[in-house]
Amino acid sequence: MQTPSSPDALPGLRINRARLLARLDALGRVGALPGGGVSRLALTDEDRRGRGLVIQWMRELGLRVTIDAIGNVVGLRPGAEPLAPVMTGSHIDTVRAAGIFDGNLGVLAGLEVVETLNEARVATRRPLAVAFFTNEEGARFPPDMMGSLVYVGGMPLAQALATKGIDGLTVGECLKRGALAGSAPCGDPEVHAFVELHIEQGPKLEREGLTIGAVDGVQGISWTEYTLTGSPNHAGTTPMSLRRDAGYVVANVTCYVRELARELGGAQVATVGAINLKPNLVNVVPGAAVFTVDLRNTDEQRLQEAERLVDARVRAVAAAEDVTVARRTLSRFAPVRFDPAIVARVERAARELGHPCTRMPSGAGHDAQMLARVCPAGMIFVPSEGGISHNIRERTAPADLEAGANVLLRVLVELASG
Ligand code: HGY
Ligand code: MN
Ligand code: MN
Repeated sequence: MQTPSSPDALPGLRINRARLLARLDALGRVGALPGGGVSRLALTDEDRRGRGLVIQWMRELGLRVTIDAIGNVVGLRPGAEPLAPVMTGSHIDTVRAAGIFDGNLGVLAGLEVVETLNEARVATRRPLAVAFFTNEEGARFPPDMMGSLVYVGGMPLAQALATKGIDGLTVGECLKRGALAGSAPCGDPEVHAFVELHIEQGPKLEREGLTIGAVDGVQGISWTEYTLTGSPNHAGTTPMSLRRDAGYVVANVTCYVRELARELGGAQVATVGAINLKPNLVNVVPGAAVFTVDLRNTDEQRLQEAERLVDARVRAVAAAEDVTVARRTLSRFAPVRFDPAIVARVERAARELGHPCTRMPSGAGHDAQMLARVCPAGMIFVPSEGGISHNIRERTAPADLEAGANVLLRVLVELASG
C-alpha cells in the first residue's frame, strides 16, 4: 500500500464511471416507480431495502459499518494513522416521486472513491468515512436533514424519535419497525472534514456551460405548517357572506406567497407545497385546512421579512373569513457558509482536472450544512439537466457524474493526506 502525501502523487487516479453508474442504477431500482424515478420516503420499507443494499456494498468494500440510534450509517476505511476521519456522504431517502441522483450520488460516489483507492492499493494518512444520514428530505418527518442534525448535536435524539410524520407514525416507531436503529453513539466518529457531492438541482451550471459548482454556502430555510379552522357548510345553500371557508384562505395565501417572492426578488423563493382540505368534497365548503409554506433566501434578514409578511397575510385573510389560525414551525435553518479552504480545494481540483467551475450557493438543504457546525465542510455540485429535481425526470449526464466523483476523489485524498 502506498500512502500519498497529496493527490499529485496519484496523477492518473480516476474513478470507474461504469461502476458508479451501475450502482446508481441498482439503487435506483429499489422503490422504482412504474413510469420511472423512485420513491423511498424516509424509514419506509423501500428505504429499508435501499439501506440494506448500500450497507452490503460498504461491507463488500471492507468498510467497518456502524449505525447509530437514529439510523445514520457510517462506513469507515482505516487510515495509516488512527486520526479523525475525512467524511463524505449524503442521503438515500427520497421525496415521493424522485429521481435517482438526489442524495444517492453523494453516497455512491463515496463508495466509488473507496473502491478506486482499494484497487490502487492506496492508503490515506487519515481514515476515510462514507455516510448516509437518516431522513435528509424531511418530507415525511420534518425537519429536513434530521439525521445529520442529530449527528452534530443540533437536535436531541429523544425529540427526533418522538417526531410524528405526515402519516401519524413517529420516527422511533418506524426505526423500530424496520430494525433500522443501531447502537453506535450519535456523532461518532468525530469528523475532521466533510465534503458532499450532490446534483445542483437547479439550472445554473447547465445554463452557463459549467461542469462543477464549488458550493460556498446554503440558503436559509423556513418551513411552516398552518392549521385553519372555519366551518364546513353546504356549497349550494350557504350564501357567500356567511361562509367561513378555510379553503379560500389557503388559495389566497398560495397566490400571495408567489407574488411576494416576485416582489422581494433576489434569491427569495416561496412554495405552498402541501395542502389538505377537510372534508375535501365537491359540495362542502372546506371547514378546515392544513397547508405548508416553504420560504428560502440566502439573506437571513430578507427571509425573516418574508416570514413576517406571510404570517401577517395568513392572519388578516383568515380574520376576514372568521377562520382561526394555528402555526407550527417544521424547519428553520439560517443560511450557512462553507469553509473557504475547502471551497478553494474544490475549485483547484476542478481546474487541475480540466472542468469549468464556479462558486455558487445551494438552493436546497444538505447534510453538509449540518456537518459544517462541527468541522470544515464543503460541497461539490454537478449539473442537473433542465435544472430539474424532486421529479422523476431528474438527470445528470454520465460525464458530469464522473467529473464530480473525480473532483471528490481528489479533494478527499488531499484532505486525508493532510
Ligand atoms: O428541501 C430540501 O432542500 C432538501 O431536498 N431536503
Ligand atoms: Mn438531496
Ligand atoms: Mn432532495
